[in-house]
Amino acid sequence: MKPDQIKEWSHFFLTYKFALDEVETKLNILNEEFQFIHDYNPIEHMKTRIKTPESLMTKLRRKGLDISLDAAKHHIRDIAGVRVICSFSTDIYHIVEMISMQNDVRIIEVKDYVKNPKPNGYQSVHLIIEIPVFLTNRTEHICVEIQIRTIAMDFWASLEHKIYYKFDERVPEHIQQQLKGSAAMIDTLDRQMLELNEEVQRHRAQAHE
Ligand code: 0O2
Repeated sequence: MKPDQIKEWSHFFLTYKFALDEVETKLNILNEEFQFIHDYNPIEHMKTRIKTPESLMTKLRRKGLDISLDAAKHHIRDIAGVRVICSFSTDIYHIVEMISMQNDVRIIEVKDYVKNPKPNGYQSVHLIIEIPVFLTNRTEHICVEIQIRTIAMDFWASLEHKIYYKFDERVPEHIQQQLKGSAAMIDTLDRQMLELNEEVQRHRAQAHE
């Protein structure tokens, strides 16, 4: 690659970093204000990542697209990604609602794998959003993928991801079945934790009456 092209690609990735910084700030503000009002924080923790150039090239090739800035900008929507981890499944939808209410955020797509889990058991809500990034001489609209899930769903997804790559994407049938079984247990656990929390909230409310 020529030095000019390297500079262009570096600038391209930088705009995604800016978009990620903005989204992270927005989520921190929402979490902090929610905590102030409700005495409870919907976000347990967050992880952000920018796709590596290698991983972006692989995805472009896999989709049969040119290795170009234009193709990356228009067809790859998870170059910048935020993973938001919540304690309870209801928090997921609080966060979706709060993000949707922001005037400068355009929701491009919502994939609800919590209401409709993937066949392998994967649960998470994915949002593709677009936000404006104000640069020195122009405004760019940048896509960011937000994955929102509970701690338990995240535990499952991290392990499943490792297994998937360990078996070079050909996971033996019995392991697939075990993963599905664990996903069902995760679902039960999440429901029980939610009920427990609701019970605790009721007790707290009564104590304050
Ligand atoms: P990485 O390394 O995490 O970035 P698209 O991105 O639209 O071309 P797709 O599959 O239609 O591809 O999008 P989808 O369903 O929104 O999934 C995108 C991301 O969600 C994946 O990114 C994973 O991070 C996560 N994900 C989706 N399905 C699964 C799953 O079954 N198990 C686990 N552990 N994670 C999943 P990447 O690019 O595949 O990987």
